[in-house]
Amino acid sequence: MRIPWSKSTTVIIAAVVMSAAACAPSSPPATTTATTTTTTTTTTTTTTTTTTTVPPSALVSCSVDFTTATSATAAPAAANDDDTRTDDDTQTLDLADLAESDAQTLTLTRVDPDTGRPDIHTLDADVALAFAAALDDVVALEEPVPAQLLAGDPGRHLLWGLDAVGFDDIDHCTSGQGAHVAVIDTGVNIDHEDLEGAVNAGPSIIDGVATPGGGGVDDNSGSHGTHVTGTIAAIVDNGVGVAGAAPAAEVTSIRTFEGDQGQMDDVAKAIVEAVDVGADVVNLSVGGGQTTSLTAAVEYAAANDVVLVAAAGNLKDGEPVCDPCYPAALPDVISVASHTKSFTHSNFSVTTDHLDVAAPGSSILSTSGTSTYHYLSGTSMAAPHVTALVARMKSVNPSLGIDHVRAALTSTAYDIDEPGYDHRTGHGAVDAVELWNRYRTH
Ligand SMILES: [Ca+2]
Ligand SMILES: [Ca+2]
Repeated sequence: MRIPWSKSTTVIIAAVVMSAAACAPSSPPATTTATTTTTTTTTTTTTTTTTTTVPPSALVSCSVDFTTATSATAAPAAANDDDTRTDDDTQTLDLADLAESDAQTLTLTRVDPDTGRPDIHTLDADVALAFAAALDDVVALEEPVPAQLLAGDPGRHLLWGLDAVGFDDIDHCTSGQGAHVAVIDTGVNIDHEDLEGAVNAGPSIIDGVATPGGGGVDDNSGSHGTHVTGTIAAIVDNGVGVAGAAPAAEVTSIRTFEGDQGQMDDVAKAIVEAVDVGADVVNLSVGGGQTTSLTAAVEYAAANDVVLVAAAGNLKDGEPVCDPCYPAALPDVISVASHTKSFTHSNFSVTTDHLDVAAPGSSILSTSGTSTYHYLSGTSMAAPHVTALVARMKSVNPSLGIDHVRAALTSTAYDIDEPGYDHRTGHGAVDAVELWNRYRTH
C-alpha cells in the first residue's frame, strides 16, 4: 500500500565528494585526475581535483649479473631413508586399500627409467587397479586430489583500507560467514564480474513504492551502491578486480535511491525491510534530515539487535551537506567518519559531536556500476569498512546488539587526530587486530 505523505524529507548520498576516476585496478596511476559531479536538491557542481601519490623509490642501479648468484646455504644431503625412493626400492602399492576406496577414478604413474619422464594416466578405478597389479614399474596409484586456482585479486594491493583496518589478520578467525549484511543504497550491479553470485538483489523502495525482491539492482542510475557493496562483498581470490572486507557474509542490496536523490521515509522503510529479511548489520552510506519514521525504524532495528552503520556526513564547498546528518546522528546508529591512508582526518569528513569511529574513506577502489572499477572518496566509503568489521563480529557473536558493538569498536579504536576523543575522527580508526586481541577469551 502506498501511504501518502504531507511532507517529504530529502536525503542525499553522503558520499561522493572527491573523486570518481575509472581505472584499471592492476595499474595504479602515480597521478590521478578526478572529475566529480555532486548533486543536491537545487544545484549541481562539477569540480576537478588532482592528487599526487608518493612515487616509487628510485632504482639504485639497473646493471646486474645474476650468474654470480650463489645459494645462501648449502642444500642438505638427501638421506636414503624409507621415504626416499631409489632404483633398488621395491614397488609397494597398497592395492587392497585402494580397492576399498569410493573413488571413481585413480591416477596411475610410471616413470621412464632412462629419461625420468613421468607417464601419468587417470583411469577408471577398476582398470587402474588391474594395471597396477599387472605392471611392476608403477610408482604411484592415487585417489584424485583437488586443486584450485590461486589467482588472487589483481587490485588487492591498492586496497589500503583493508590493510589499515587489519582485516587480513583476522581472516583465520572469520571473514563474515553466517552474518547477513544489508546495503541500503542505489542498488547494485549484480552482474559485475567481481560481485556475480555474491549479492542478493533485495527489494527496491523508491518514492514510497516497494518493488519486491529483485528490485535492488542498479539500473545505471549511479554506481554508488555497487562501489559500497564491493567494499564489503567483492569476491576474493577469483583472479579479477578487488576483494571485499567481509567476503563470506551474505549480502542483500536494498535500493532506495534513483540517481543520488532519495527520501528519508524510503530509507526508514528499507531499514524495516532489512530487519525483516534477517540482516545482522545494515550499511547506510546516506544522510539527510530527521523523520519520525526513521527514528521508529532505527528503534525497531536496535530492538532486534540489528546494527546500523551510517556515514557521518561530508563537506561540500566547505559546508556540511547535512548538519546533523541522520541517521548517523541517532543514538542507536554507529556513526563513521573518514580517515586517510596516513591516518589523518579526511578533509571532506564532517566535524560534529555525534561521531563514534573513523575508517578508510579517501581514494577507495571498488567495483563500479559498469563492469569496471573506480576510486571514490567519502564517508560513504568509510562506513562499509565498519559494516564489514561488524559483520565479522556478528559472525562470531550473532546476538551482539548496538551497545556492545559500539563499546567494542570505540574502546579498541586507534586514537588519531587530536589526543583522545575528538569531533573529527571520534574515538579513532577502527582496528580489527586490537578488537580481536582485546576481547579474546583465551
Ligand atoms: Ca576479486
Ligand atoms: Ca583522537
